[in-house]
Amino acid sequence: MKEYFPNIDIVNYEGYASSNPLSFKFYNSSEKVGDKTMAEHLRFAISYWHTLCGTGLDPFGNQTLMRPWNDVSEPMAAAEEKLFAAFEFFQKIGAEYYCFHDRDMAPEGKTLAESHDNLEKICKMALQLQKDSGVKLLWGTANLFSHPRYMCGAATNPDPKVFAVAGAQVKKMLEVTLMLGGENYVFWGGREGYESLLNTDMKREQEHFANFLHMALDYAKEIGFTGQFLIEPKPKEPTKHQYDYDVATVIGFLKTYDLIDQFKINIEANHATLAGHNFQHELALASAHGLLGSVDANRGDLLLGWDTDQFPTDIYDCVAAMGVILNQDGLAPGGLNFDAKVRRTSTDLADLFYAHIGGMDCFALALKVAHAIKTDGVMDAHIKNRYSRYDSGVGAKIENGNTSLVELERFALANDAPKPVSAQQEKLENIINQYLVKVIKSL
Ligand code: XUL
Ligand code: CO
Repeated sequence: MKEYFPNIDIVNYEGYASSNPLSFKFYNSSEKVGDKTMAEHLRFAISYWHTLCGTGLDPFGNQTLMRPWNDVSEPMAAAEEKLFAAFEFFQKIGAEYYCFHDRDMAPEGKTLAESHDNLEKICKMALQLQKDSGVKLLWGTANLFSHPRYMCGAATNPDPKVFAVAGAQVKKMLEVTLMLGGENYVFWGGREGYESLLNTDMKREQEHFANFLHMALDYAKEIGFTGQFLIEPKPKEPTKHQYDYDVATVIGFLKTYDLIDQFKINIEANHATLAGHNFQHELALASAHGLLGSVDANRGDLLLGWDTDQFPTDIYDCVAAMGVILNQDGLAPGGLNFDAKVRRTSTDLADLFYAHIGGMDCFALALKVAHAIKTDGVMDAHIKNRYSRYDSGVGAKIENGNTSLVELERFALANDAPKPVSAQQEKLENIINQYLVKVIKSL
């Protein structure tokens, strides 16, 4: 069988002192952290669109990333080559999962029927490769944003004919996700948003979008797809005002349109920062509402301000993320999907490996640090103590909704004025560094 990465072997764990750049320094899939292995905690997935389809195109320049599997002119033959390259990559990097959009996997045909056939053909091959390799599908999704028909949105398009094509695409992709045993199905808004209110009926568009999601839920039920449905918030890009701006907006939308019990949220680090939040805030908000379903693991560049989709290597960000994930006892059936791409100047095939190794190692180290902090309970104890005045007395009455402004006024008049209590942020920040060193010294 043709090898697409002939000079690269299976990537193994060699420990932090290894000088082999094609080895894991921290990620040791079978090592236990608490009661689960690293692989069970982290559930890494590879993004087909970046890793297999990325070309390095940017608004100013042509393709820089020349891949051997793209060197085929007939689109279906190219899709087959790409599929084989994909499974070789998944196995060599040791990821248990992958994610894809319909159009990453198989080309759009001249008609919708031909597109459906193309997808089905390649996905049948994918099913065989999944069986042979043990690699699984974390989630499927439909690309409802690249084709020109979607320039004014898919489910929020003013033309119902476009809405119908989008619906047909999602229908097919749900069938394919079911066939491949996908554990989740994702909706990222794509072009569901608008540029100008001069030409947009925002309320109708949002209602249409909600109806679209309800139809997807109905169809999933009809065909027996029981995977988790996820919405992925993003505040801008491609449209100026995206309807799924951030976690708070998505919670409001899901509640308004009676979708809150059927959906969870897929949080992408770079989308969080574009929304003016940080990764941890979005994770923690979703988790607090029982809605943190999965993660698109990447990072942005605060000096650039667009969706740079870089590999996550910021240890503080990852420690914060793993803290939230451990506090809700994991992400399953979700996972950590590297929605990340190598820079257009990283032109070697080996760069794809270095990039994923860096991301996997960073999350593995972060898992250990977050786990040690949680086990010792230092942070949890501080927060618990900070709110303990609500455990009894007037605090408990407020929390249980058993008091009134009249009673509170009586209480405030009868008691001394509240004294300031330090929030001790700096003391807590130091604990993160302390645990980082503690874990590193234990390696
Ligand atoms: C776009 C983005 C998408 C979704 C899937 O910014 O993150 O790749 O993850 O459609
Ligand atoms: Co994403």
